[in-house]
Amino acid sequence: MSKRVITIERHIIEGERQHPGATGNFSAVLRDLTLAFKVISREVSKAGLVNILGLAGKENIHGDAVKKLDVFADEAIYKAMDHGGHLCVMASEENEGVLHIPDDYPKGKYVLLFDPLDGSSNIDANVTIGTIFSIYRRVSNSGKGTLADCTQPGYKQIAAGYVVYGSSTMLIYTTGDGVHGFTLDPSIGEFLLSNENIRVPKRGRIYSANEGNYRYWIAGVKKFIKYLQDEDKATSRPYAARYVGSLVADIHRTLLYGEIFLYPGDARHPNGKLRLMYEANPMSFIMEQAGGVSTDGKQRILDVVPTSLHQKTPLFIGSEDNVALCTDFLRGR
Ligand code: FDP
Repeated sequence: MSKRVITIERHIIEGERQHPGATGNFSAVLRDLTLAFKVISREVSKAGLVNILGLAGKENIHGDAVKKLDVFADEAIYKAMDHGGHLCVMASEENEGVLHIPDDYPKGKYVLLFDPLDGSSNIDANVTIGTIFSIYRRVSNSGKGTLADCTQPGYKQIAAGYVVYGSSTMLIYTTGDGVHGFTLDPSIGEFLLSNENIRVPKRGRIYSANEGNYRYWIAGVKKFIKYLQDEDKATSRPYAARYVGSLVADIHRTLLYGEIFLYPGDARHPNGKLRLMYEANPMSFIMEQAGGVSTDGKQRILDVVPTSLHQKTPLFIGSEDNVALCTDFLRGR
């Protein structure tokens, strides 16, 4: 018998059936999101052709140059999600404040946070970029959602995922019941199940970090990386280094091959570069659901209580054994 073809639509519906009380609202949120991802994927793949690359002429709130595709992706997600009646508020890495649902549309019980186009400094080089999202249940009672809805700790996420716009477009997501991957078949415009129940290997032989920051790293991080570069047959060292500089691409490889990805704080940027709400939390939820580990060096990322929408955090994430070893070094091994 031929293999079953499972679209993301079907996967979502089958997941919903396992929760007898489900209203279908949450499934609708995921479905609406996939439409936005297909639109962004189409735009990313033709970006070079239609000459929409280049700076849009302004900076985002972090002082990064904003590319046109960032703006496009940001709007595509907002527009796909503003009218369904399932969300009460959104927040995007590209916007300083929370994004309210327009007055004309009903408000629902879910909250969406997203990084519309992660790794955007790689766009002009045709290197893999991505979109990251996470979904929470609202904590405010009714009406318009609030900042408090958007600044909940990561362990409260009810879903998280990312899309990789690479040699193919893939969507990886979790609703707290394992991690599943879908590949976009552009000929039929559907995400098809390609990687069911992804498990990150317990140990990998790769490390991923921007070593250009080496001199600013704290001693523990420096020692850890030097240790991985030393030769030792028994522990299969030296490890290989891989760093794309697009979080989505680096985490995707980490998830599939097993390794450690680290973006530590350093002397110039004590909290590193990555955003807790838009990058670290969703990736940590996914990594944990796949059997991996994620920490800021002191505590589990998902336990961090946010103090602001755009706060940054150090991130050490990946295979259980590799992250445990790194933590030993951070503690002064
Ligand atoms: P980018 O600035 O290109 O958008 O947080 C954004 C991010 O990329 C991540 O995707 C990536 O992991 C990281 O920054 C790369 O930062 P460095 O250039 O400092 O290595």
